Amino acid sequence: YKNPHYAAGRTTMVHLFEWKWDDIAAECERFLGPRGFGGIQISPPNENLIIWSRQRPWWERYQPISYRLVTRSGNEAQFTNMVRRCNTAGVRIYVDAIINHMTGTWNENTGTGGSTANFGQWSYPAVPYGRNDFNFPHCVISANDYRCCPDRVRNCELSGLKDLNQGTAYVRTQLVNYMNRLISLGVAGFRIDAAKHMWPGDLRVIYDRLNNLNTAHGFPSGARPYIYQEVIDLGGEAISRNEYTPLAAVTEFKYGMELSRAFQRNNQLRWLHNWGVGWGLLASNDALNFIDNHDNQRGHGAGGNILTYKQAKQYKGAIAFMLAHPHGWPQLMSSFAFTNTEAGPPMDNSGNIISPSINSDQSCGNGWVCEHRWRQIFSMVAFRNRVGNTALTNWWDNGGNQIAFCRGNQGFVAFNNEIWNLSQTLQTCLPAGNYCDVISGTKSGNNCTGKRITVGSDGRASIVLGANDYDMVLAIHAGPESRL
Ligand code: LM2
Ligand code: CA
Repeated sequence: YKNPHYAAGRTTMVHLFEWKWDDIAAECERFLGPRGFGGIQISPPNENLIIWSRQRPWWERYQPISYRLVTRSGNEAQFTNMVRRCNTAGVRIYVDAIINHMTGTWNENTGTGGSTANFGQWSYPAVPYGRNDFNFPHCVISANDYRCCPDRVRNCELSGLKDLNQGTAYVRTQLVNYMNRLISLGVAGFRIDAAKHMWPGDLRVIYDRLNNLNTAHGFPSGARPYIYQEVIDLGGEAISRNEYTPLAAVTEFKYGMELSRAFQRNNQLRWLHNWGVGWGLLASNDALNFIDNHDNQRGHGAGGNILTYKQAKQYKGAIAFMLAHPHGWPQLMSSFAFTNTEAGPPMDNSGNIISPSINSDQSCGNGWVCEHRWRQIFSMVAFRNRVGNTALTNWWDNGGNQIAFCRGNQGFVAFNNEIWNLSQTLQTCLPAGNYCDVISGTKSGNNCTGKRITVGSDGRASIVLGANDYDMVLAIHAGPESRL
């Protein structure tokens, strides 16, 4: 369950938060496929409770009312079409699977597909679920439970959300049927929402009953779904992520927390020389790494002080480090702009999501940030694809916040997070020749729209990163996007 089954040469997925299926299909064909992205985490595709009383917040999608594939992102036909078109474009789809719970208790009780529920009776007829399918006696998780009481974290309600009992054969079968239906439609795997709130033994049974990936969508025969379990473990809790790594991959929340600290200059970049398990991170193959996710970018979930698109220069620095560094499987965030942390995606008065528009410079409009379309970010996806599994070598630092390193003889990257300039002759490990920096610009014919770097026969090059440059990163590699 730890292999994302990306198409050959791809390495990186992006969370297209709250995007519509038709827009994702188009994005696979016009941008993500051609640019070498490996996959997409989509928002939950199953029917959720409509919450008009809170102006349709983004988090209504974390309140399932059935497993019908009807949401603000689209219906089952649109979902099916998206998965097929993205797989054809070489881009895999990973589903955010909400299997710990159903809805909370609200006055409204209609779902995005028209299903209803009777919360007081724990009744969800569109599944159907009833009282016996939920944990009993009823209880709600309190802050202290995370320190004392694993059983309460697993068997009580998270934020008042009706807590399914994955220990019963019936509930397991509903969840397995839902996930297998998605596998048959061609998805490559799942994010397991709130995995900490479910028993590892129950999850193992569920995972083992999942079908192999659909060979009609280009997966090798016998391929298991990629599973990354959302477990927030920053230490000090009764439940450890080590209970989940024997099952499948785990979200690495320490990754973005520590890199956010460093790139905000609350720690020196030079300490990153042993970034990886030396920092207490998960083993590389167990780790789904990211800087921000949909929760911590708005102060929900773990952390606080996580870099986001709002601190763009530091954020692009941290993202570039993640994509240049060999540890783990990286995931990018692609956001809609927000100030109110509850607000849902751009929508019209009827609650329909407004599609991102694409500007002439390839950036997005209509309220969508589309970090994945920022040159500094998509160029580093190509960098990572190019350097592959090569080793990190030739670490250099200035004893503070200037660092550089090579990836085999395929890539070189430098960072300047000081308030003074970096100007050094450094070992790049690349073959002699001319290269375009893929951060400050792109290659255009035989020229660079940004910085041009000349690597000598000894592999060394003069590297300049001004403190006031637009970006704090410089990256060159042996691929066609960079080599002249
Ligand atoms: C997750 N991971 O474990 C998601 O990443 C996270 O976004 C989800 O919380 C959470 N688990 C449940 O799937 C979000 C949001 C919560 C929100 C829930 C449910 O962060 O604030 O809770 O979704 O929509 C909301 C209200 C809360 C209320 C609850 C139940 O904010 O006040 O609790 O609904 O109605 C009474
Ligand atoms: Ca639970």
